[in-house]
Amino acid sequence: MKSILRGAILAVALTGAGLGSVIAQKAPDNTPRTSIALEHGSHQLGNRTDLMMESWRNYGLGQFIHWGLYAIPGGHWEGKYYGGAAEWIRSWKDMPNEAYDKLYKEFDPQNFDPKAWAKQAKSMGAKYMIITTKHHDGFCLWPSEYTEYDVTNSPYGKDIIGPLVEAYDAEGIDVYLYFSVMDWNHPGYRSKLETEEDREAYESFKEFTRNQLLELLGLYPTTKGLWFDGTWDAAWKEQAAFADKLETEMREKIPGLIIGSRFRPDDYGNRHFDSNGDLMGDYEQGWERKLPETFEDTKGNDWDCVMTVPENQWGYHSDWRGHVKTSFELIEMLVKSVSLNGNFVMNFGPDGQGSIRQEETQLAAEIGDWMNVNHEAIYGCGYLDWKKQDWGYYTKNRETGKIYMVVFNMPLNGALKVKIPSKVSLGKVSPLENPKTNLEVEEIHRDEYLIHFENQKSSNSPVVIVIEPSFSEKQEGAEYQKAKT
Ligand code: FHN
Repeated sequence: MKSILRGAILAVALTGAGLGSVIAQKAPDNTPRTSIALEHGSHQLGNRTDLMMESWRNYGLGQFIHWGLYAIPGGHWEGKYYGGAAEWIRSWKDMPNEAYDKLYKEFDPQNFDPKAWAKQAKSMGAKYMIITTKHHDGFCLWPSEYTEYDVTNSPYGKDIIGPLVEAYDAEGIDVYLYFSVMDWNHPGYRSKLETEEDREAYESFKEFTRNQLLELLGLYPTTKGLWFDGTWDAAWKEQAAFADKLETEMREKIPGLIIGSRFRPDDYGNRHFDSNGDLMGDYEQGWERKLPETFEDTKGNDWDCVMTVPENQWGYHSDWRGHVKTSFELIEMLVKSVSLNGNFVMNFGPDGQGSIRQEETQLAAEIGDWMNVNHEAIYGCGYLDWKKQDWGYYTKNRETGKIYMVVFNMPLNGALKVKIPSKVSLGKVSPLENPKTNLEVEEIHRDEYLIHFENQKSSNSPVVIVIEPSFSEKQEGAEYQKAKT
């Protein structure tokens, strides 16, 4: 699949003028391929297999926290409602920039309780947390040596990130730092570089960005990775060499550090995937607020999906309008992600005082209740190449080989169809909640079965059935003949 895509991208790329020389390389499966020579493209073909990345792959569920000055207006300014994402309110014509830029003088979240946040995340079942150290507005939630625009100059006056890292570390939840390269506060920041003056100013911005990133990793050495954002500007897309060098420096600072595909552009300004179609970074970060449909869509890469609870609100908005996802929908997205080898990260937007809103607390509790019973189908699990059925999703534990059927649409007759590859037998089949019960399995066709769930107690929440497959030769059963047509 990867090579088909590579071929297609290469064909498109080669028709463009002025691209680099073409060289022959070998793909991971040792088949020769032709590529454009890139100095700053992907540095690794295939997924990382080290222990830190293995842990990342096995998280299943994460928590995203968007918190910053935008939580103070909460999507309103002078009584007017802002319909965009709350953290973008500064860019709204009805809110003057100067008014936004003074909000730090009001940042004093007296309800901020990092231990309570971490405990809530733990009981929801999150294995990792991503916190906005600095969003596009440029306000830093840590004491930064390189700007005045940080927590220490707010009435709150002290570090937010350090206590959060400590609290989440204490709960055994890995911490990742979100960092927006785009920075509306820095005088050197430009979205495009049109003049010599722009270029000079941008050099100071690059230095500032480097300093801040190395500072963060120095201050919080238990950080497991960086989650980048705001890297789509034309100015940043020209920074392949700078970003590549900085990525190396960051990786040297914390060995094993995990960085997704949103950080650096390649030599031609391509992001996420380089000009040869190869993933840049340790996992694909392109599934924001959407999910792949099939395993082929993921190209076999590691990936995460970050998801808002309403349609598109990351930071705190006091007035959520439109559809708000239920825990059932979020659990389905989580299971679907895991079934396609991805992690699912649910967003939280605490308010200006540091309280997590009631709706998110409720959802966290409901997801936690489900995870409490069913986490075995999530942690350490990933894709299984059996034909997907309408009842839900399969996940498979990478170590034990156990297979989980997570059922979201229970058929009215309680009979679940399973089509399996030949040479596999279903083995023991039981409800996760009730492992001593053996469910009746009926063979209905060659390699096709019904698992009868009709005598089990009905439940409103997604049910998990465990299959412990065996790979011995199957007993020959009934003769099945193909229809002659
Ligand atoms: O513009 C941001 C947005 O505010 C939010 O932070 C999301 C989270 O993935 N990222 C950007 C849009 O891609």
